[in-house]
Amino acid sequence: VDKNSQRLTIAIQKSGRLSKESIALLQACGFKFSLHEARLLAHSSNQSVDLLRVRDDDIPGLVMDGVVDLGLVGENVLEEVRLERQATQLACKVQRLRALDFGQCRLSIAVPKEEAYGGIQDLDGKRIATTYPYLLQNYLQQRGVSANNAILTGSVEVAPRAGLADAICDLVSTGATLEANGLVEKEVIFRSQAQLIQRPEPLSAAKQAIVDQLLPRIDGVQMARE
Ligand code: PRT
Ligand code: ZN
Repeated sequence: VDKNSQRLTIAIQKSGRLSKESIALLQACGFKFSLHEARLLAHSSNQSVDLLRVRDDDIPGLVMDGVVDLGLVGENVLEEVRLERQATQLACKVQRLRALDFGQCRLSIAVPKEEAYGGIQDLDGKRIATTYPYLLQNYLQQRGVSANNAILTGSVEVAPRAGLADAICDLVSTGATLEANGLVEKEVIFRSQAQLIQRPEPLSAAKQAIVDQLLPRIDGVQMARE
């Protein structure tokens, strides 16, 4: 990515739960893209806009570092990366432009259904498997609970059965995954949806003009489907 380019660069998830809706939203706003599966970068044919397609975990940092101008990412990932970068003294500011009407989920603590659960204090000294160690620690610390994390990048829901942890902290939408793994949701620690974010430093006039045109279009598209 050329930082001095006058083209507005927008980072979106390459493939996953946010990809389709991210592209659909930008297309509904009038941007035309032809996407090639193998390519990281996609140029808009009718606007001075490029899409950068990456892992969702990379999007907040790219925006915070000003490598890209805008990003579409789940608030859960945004907040996790923000806490992590704050703790490690990396740039962690972004501008939140809009909450988007997709990607809704919650980050919750769940325990095996056969375990008695009287409240968060019951997790003191226990091990909790998660992909979100910073959000989890933040929640536990505020409640004076000290638990150990088992940090997994996937298959969190099988950790208790595999004997790796006493509880999990994972994303939930319908609850079917918890149910299928004999787990019961006990604490909602964070509610999330996709967000449109912008890098902290001001944009060039040319890029700002595109953003000024984009935002009312997003509002229009989202209002129409409410
Ligand atoms: O490869 P990359 O790193 O880009 O993708 P990823 O695998 O990290 O993320 P992905 O595509 O799974 O999710 C992207 C974003 O979608 C998340 O960060 C959330 O903001 C949002 N989102 C919304 C969800 C869910 N709903 C969701 N249900 N992300 C994950 N899940 C998973 C959850 O982890 C669990 O395994 O779905 C399962 C639970 O779903 P239910 O319906 O059974 O409760
Ligand atoms: Zn990811």
